[in-house]
Amino acid sequence: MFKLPDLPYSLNALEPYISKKTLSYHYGKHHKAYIDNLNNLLEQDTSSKYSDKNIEEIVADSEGKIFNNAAQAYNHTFYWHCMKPVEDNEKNNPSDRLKDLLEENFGSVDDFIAQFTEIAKTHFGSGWAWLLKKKDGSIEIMGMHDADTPLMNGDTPLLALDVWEHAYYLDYQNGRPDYIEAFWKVVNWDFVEARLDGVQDKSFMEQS
Ligand code: MN3
Repeated sequence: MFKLPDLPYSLNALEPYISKKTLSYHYGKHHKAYIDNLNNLLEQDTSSKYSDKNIEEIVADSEGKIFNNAAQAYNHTFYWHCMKPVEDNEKNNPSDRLKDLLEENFGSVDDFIAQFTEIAKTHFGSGWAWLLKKKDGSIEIMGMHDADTPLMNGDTPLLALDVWEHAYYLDYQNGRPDYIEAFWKVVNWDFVEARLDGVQDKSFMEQS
């Protein structure tokens, strides 16, 4: 059984960019539902092939409903960590190491933000914009549909932006570009950098 991981900040910590109301629904209802569904599906799964697997292993090795719910459970936890409270994020700049990497791959930090924004903005329908590190070490921005996640391909996710409508409708209605602009105000560059080394919070998806 997986439990809904704690949010890494309070429900109102991202205001005014992402409201307490949005987080209450997005975390408290949508994310919780993916975890509950996953637990129910695993309980009903008689193959018990997943019984001693962690969430990343399940995502990499499943399909259909189990994949959809496991991947969404993982993706949402990842996405919460990609943001940090407004009050802790005054500088809001990537470290030199991350800055160098973004310059090397995309021209400049601003060019990276522009390219990532464009992919997120133009992604058709529900899904995610990702920055990821491929198995060969290269860095790439990718739009992915529905629950799809870099873990499927054995790649390392570095940054995620949820572009499902439920992520922004309460705050911005159909204004996805406004939501994306707001995301950059609270983006957690430190988390992105830690992910370059594969570092991940141990509480990411606890089993009980
Ligand atoms: Mn979502």
